[in-house]
Amino acid sequence: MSIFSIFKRGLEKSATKLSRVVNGVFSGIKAHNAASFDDLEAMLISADFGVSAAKKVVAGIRDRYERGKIATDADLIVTARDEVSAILKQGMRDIRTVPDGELLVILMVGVNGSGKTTTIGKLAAKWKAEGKKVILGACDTFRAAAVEQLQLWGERTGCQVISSKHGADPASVAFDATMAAKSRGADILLIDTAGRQQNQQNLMAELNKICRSIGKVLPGAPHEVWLTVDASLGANVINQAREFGKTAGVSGLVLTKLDGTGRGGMAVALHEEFGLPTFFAGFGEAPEDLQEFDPEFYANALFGLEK
Ligand SMILES: Nc1nc2c(ncn2[C@@H]2O[C@H](COP(=O)(O)OP(=O)(O)O)[C@@H](O)[C@H]2O)c(=O)[nH]1
Ligand SMILES: [Mg+2]
Repeated sequence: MSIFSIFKRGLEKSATKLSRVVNGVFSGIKAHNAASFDDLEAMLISADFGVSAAKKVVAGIRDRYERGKIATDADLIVTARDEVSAILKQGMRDIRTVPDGELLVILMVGVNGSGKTTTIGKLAAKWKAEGKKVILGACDTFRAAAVEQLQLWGERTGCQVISSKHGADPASVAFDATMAAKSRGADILLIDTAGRQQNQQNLMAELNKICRSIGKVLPGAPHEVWLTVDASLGANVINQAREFGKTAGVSGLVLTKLDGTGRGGMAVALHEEFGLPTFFAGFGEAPEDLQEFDPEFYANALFGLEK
């Protein structure tokens, strides 16, 4: 299956929803129905775009329409696609790199169930297959089953897992994992964390402490802190992202569970709000369902267009 078709299949429901939204809007506009642009904005908001992105997309459409560049529904959809693609490209960059022979550390953060451990497993599979030496650090010591879940991924992918017992200090596991990855000459260390604590403040303090102990072993690390965002949850995730972004030094996003929910518009809202790059998109539970985020593929698939 081509990569574009994975985006397309994953975003099928979102595309159906959006086509319902956009279809027929143009006839309203042509009939000089002044409410049409407002209706479109409201419909995009209901398709999870968020207020700011919805306004931007509508402004782009309006501008082109007033310059006589939109004559059909199809023109309107293509314009909307272009606007969305521009929003999704905001903040996009490559994953940070380190000099050859040095260790890259990526910390995965996010609320419980958002897909941290699964994403780490999928990334381990991907990078291992590319010939990288990958080590996993099991710093979610809060949930008893979390370490075993990561260990299972370790076995599946043939990557070593550094762990301690349930309830151990996550920062000390992070320290040990970084030491081990460094001394074993690993290329990439992926660190799993807990998504829940007694309260949010404790969780943020814990994440900060994990970062500091990684940095003690390897100054400048973690090089990336990725927030996994369960796109199927809708607008709630904006608040989550804000919270984590404020205190955990998030440097990028991984969007999970885009498959089957029809909430693909969330990506647009998140990019508009945070300007953070999305590095990967999860369209299912299998390793091949995690794909590098491609703003153009995404925008096309979201509107049911071909690439
Ligand atoms: N459909 C779907 N399920 C996913 C995706 N990513 C993760 N999951 C599932 O979501 C659940 C929670 O994932 P997990 O990695 O344990 O979340 P964590 O608590 O953040 O570590 C698991 O059942 C995963 O298989 C995805 O992209 N699509
Ligand atoms: Mg987990």
